[in-house]
Amino acid sequence: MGQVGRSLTRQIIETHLVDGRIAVGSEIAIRIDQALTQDATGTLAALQFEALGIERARCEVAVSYVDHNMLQTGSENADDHRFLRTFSASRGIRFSRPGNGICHQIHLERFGLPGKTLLGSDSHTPTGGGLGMLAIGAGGLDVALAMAGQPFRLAMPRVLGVTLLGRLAPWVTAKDIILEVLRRLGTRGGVGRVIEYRGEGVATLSVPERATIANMGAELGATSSVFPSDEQTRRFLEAQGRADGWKAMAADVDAAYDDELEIALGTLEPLIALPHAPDNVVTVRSAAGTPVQQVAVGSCTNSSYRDLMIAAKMLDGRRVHPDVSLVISPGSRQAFLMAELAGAIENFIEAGARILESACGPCIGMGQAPATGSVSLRSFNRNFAGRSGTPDALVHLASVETCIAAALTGVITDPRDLGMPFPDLPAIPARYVVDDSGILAPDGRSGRVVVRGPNIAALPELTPLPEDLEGRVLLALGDDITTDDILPAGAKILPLRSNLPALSRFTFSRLDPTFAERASAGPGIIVAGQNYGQGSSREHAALAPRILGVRAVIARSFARIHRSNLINFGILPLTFASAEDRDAVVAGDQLRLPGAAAALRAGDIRLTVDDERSRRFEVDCDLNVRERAIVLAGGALAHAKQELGLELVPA
Ligand code: MIC
Ligand code: SF4
Repeated sequence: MGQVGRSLTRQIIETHLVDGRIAVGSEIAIRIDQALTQDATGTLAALQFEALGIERARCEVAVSYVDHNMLQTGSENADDHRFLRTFSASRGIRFSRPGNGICHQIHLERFGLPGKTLLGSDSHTPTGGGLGMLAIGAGGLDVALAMAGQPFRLAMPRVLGVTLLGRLAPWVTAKDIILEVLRRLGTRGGVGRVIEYRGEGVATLSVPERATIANMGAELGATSSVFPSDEQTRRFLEAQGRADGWKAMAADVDAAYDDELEIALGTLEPLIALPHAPDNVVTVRSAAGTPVQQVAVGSCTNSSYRDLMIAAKMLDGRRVHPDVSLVISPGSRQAFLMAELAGAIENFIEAGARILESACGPCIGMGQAPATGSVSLRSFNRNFAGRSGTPDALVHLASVETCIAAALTGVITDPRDLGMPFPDLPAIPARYVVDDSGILAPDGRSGRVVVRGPNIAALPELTPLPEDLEGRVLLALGDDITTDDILPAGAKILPLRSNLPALSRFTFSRLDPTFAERASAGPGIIVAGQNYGQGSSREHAALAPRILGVRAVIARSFARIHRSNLINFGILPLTFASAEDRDAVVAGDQLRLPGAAAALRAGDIRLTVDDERSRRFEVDCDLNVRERAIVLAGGALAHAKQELGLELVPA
């Protein structure tokens, strides 16, 4: 076959490849240039980094952000912040202080660079793709290993080339582009893929707009999303005072893609995701008229300076509808400060908005839970049932423009129907206000005292896989189970992220409040449909079931990050050969996989399951050699110890 051009994704992978062959589906290992953690996943990542006994972070840039667990209604979150600050200082990691903003927004502003790789312990890490970098979300242990200088291993993804044609009409936004992709592909449509944007329409989008699209690629289950680095990228970096980091990056003109999609931007219209899935997308006009009780602007998807300015212009001289509570959380201290200097905060206050600090806030249920049964319209990226903190709230997702239209009218409204002139704003300012004092440089000395409050519990000991695997089916679930279903977040539960014994009591608590108690009675197995574990990167959704005794999950398919997390904590992910086999299993069945450990060692790809009703079926064990070794060892920490010859440091 003749030489074909390379996609941008492939170029970045090639320059970072340390092991493996670039063929779709085969395991590759890539060097990681930058790493980020956030507090809700970062404490566990930090404990694992400590357990690996690594003195100092070895990648080019490592940043520990605090943005999730911000409400300090008890000492837990403040304890975690202090632990992360002192831990970071001692290990050569930068520390972004609480109040500085949301990790993805700040990383884009201050650290992201074209052509680099970034691994982050948060599923929206791909936001960095807006700058032409390959940014991937992973579990905390994988990020700890990357900070320790280890390469990141993944199955070589397919590259989906999305060609953007033309330009957006007024009031139609980058958010509508990604909602359109979600409408077409669904929440499983990106699984095993990197989504690479190309075509003439790309040049019409500024970096913050590209970041919105790359961010929400996570909702497609994509490994990452990537934009080229061009004039827009140069302008953005220059405005951030980082022009020297710019370089042009693009796919070869004759680049080959595994799959392709085309979107004519001019034909798009404002879109909205209805409850309770980000791919439940319809036109705003078709949902128009629904009364709205809460509107929230913010999150790592849509809280840039540009987003705040659009909101301010639309609110200027107008008032929020009396039935609506409008809350605005700026994405970063930089965006907040600049909005203030431009008079936007005044517009918000005059209009009657409520202003929150720069953090994830309502997106992760850290405050602002909506009223019972109410409609909340958010510029965010996830609307899974219950995530807002109110089990029966009806959360919708849309652009900032559509959100503010509803805040003004009290009902879902297409912003084009407001009769308002389209705010003609520059995509980015000539110069952002740069003040990095919220990011503490590591002091360079190891051995500094790391302060642990009582909320930081030691890592649990995980035992190797038993020779014969056996367990009671604790839950038999359907498709698209999210990590929010497995281990809910929210203001009450999130503060326990560093205290696994306490946290594990909330495992599956929304679906079945008796789960933790039932699971503790003996070894357990979870059964599910397609896309098990979609959503967040939280390792706790694997580790909490594991410490309750879950040793295997049998599903029709898994979400990428969660599958890795299961393996990393010694839970065996197995797949049903058919939908009928899945349907035949019910909660309460006692399943046996005799000789499971030996089968794993032998590399068997089919395992036999039997149950007490004397039924027998086969499941696929689609794990590579390294993954098998990890599960057999009882988890990745124990395996890393064997493989890297490291002595695990007791917590
Ligand atoms: C989320 O959006 O669900 C989170 C909270 O940012 C998570 C990480 C977590 O659970 O801490 C994510 O997306 O990875
Ligand atoms: Fe934070 Fe929400 Fe973004 Fe997750 S999706 S990082 S909770 S703002």
